[in-house]
Amino acid sequence: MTEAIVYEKIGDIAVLAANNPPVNALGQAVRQGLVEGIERAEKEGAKAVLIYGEGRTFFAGADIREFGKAPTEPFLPDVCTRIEASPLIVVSALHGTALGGGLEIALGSHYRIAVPKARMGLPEVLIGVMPGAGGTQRLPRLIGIDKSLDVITSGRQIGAKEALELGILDKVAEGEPREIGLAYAQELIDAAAPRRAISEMPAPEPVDFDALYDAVLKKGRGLLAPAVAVRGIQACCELPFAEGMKRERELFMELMATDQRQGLIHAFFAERAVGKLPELKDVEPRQLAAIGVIGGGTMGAGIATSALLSGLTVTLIEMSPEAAEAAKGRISGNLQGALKRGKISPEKFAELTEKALTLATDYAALKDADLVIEAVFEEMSVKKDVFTKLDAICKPGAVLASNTSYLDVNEIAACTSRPEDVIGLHFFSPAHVMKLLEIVVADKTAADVVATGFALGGKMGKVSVRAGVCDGFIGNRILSKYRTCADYMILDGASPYQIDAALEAFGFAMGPYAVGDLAGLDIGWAVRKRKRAEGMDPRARDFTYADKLCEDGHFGQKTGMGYYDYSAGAKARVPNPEVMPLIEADRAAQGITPREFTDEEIVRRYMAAMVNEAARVVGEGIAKRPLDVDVTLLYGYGFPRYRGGPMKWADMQGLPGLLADIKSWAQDDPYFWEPAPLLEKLVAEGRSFDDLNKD
Ligand code: 3H9
Repeated sequence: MTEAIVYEKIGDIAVLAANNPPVNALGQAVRQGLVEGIERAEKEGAKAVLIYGEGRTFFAGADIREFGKAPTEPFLPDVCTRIEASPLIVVSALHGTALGGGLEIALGSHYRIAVPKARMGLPEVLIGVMPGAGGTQRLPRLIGIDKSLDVITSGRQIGAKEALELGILDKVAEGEPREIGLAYAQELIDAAAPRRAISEMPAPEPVDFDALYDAVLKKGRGLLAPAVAVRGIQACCELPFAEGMKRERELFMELMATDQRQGLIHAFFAERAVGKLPELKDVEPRQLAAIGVIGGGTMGAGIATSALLSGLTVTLIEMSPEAAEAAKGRISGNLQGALKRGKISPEKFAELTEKALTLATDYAALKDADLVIEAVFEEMSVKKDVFTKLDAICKPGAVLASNTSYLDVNEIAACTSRPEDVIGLHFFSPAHVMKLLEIVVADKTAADVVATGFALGGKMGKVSVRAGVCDGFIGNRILSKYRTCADYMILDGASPYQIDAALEAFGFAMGPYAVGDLAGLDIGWAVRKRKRAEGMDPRARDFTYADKLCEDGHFGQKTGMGYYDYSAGAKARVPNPEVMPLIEADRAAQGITPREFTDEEIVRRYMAAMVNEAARVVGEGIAKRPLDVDVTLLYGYGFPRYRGGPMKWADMQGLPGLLADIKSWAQDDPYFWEPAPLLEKLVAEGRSFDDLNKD
């Protein structure tokens, strides 16, 4: 008997307690232990078997760390089949999160009970695979095709109450899983309840699975796993159980071999690794109960909303009572959204807007704040003015944070007498929705201030990434490079519409020009003007079509016209007929003969520009690891999750080929396409970005 499953016999009941912290993942030892436990229970004459998890959860699924390695026996589907085949009554008692293979173990059991707070689901598609231990064969037999389709293709977690209504659970009871499980097993023995195998239940009648497959594939925007899972459900309906299990295994193994599976699992582990920084290991964050926000525009109001929802009290400073009132309106509007979605109750809404939020026009109101974030106009002199005032007012030890998206946080810190307390907290708009938070660490920022930034991000449910100081930090610096690459392709012959379409087909939620229209073209215009005023490198190419569009008053969606015409609504994107003539005029003025671009070349160049700059960002230590770049792009820039992030994508493409392309393009434009030293080094050493994640 392995220690991962602890066996005990209590009266007529054999108890198999999983003991594989932290989440009782179904690694080889656990699987082996379950099979041995069932065999021993049968030999020792038990009448029933109870399976439950010690610690925080029932099984959270197959051990994802084993994926990609050769599978080891006993395989999980066989374990579920063995459990189900037992002549004893098998009961699973669920708590925590019974996910994937965990729920499949429960479905292999004859009866299922859970505590009210238990959550369950089949989230395999979210990591690029599908249920592979009978989930697609047993669930439709239990709850029908429609409900199974929803559960399996969405991967969503279901609460115990809903699971009971759906028929996944037989009973919900308050208490510890062991106690409620033992009581239920005894109840079943006393009632001489029958052994009840789902595999022996009739399968639902087949439906038009080809149509379902197409619909799910379309909805997934390139994501394969949910559509392939439909084929598993089809097998349940069309084949005898044992053959359906074989088909499910084949489909599961097909998905296991995809790049999408690798990308999604990389994303899963990367987003858990970003917050784990060795330098913060034993560092306690500072107190964090009351925060201040300066500026109540879209960004400030979003930050305040997020803080309120995370249980912090907020004092928001605006320039005038009217502006403060407008800020309050924005925050209330945001919270109304949370109310409508059922995230907060009407009482909570009233408490947050009336008690937890204070509006003021005098900085003196910030004297007791533990942390203050400014979200004022993006200009150094304005920021310095704010920080000078904060330095004078805030209590010793208060964290002073800037939400700047590209300004030098060292320079901001230097205007205070306490640069060790100053940090950048770069939220993404709308701040109460977007999950990314860049934590920008300046030269003198104290470690416990960095830890406080991560603690704030944690409270707010953000994915926080550490970044160093440079123009644009991690995300905007890389964005600026790949956006420029797209702009250059337009000069050379591509159209904004072809570029958007090619990148949307690659998996981006929106192409760069549609994003520009959404964010406001005036933002990029201001940046270009600033860069020209600062003096652009003479080797950089320049163009005027984008400025002319703005000069004509076309700022994108907010003015109804940008690269696209939105007169028929935001979703009906029609190319703006003024755009191509402006581009053609630029090409003519620069003596450029436009050439054809294939969609493949567009993606390749765009991605290479992204990866090359990302390699510089890592090489310079602005991002500590390649995975920090991946998470930044995934959560802040609409990068397709199933590709894992740009660094993971580059590893899967092969770094030598990518470097060779960059070098070949550098022959025409050596300034833009200069290879990043880190990329050259990795290729020379035969290493990957992921190797750096493990260093
Ligand atoms: C599957 O089951 C396939 C089968 O159908 C067929 C097979 C043949 N494996 O997230 P947390 C680690 S596919 C290994 O921070 P939380 C995690 O990395 C699987 N490790 O905590 C972290 O490690 P560390 C289907 C896992 O409370 C630690 O546990 N199941 C696994 O915020 C704590 O995790 C899933 O997809 C795993 N399966 O959330 C469930 N799960 O401390 C995936 C977690 O070293 N997991 N770890 O950083 C989750 O959704 C969340 O982790 C969970 C807990 C909700 C369980």
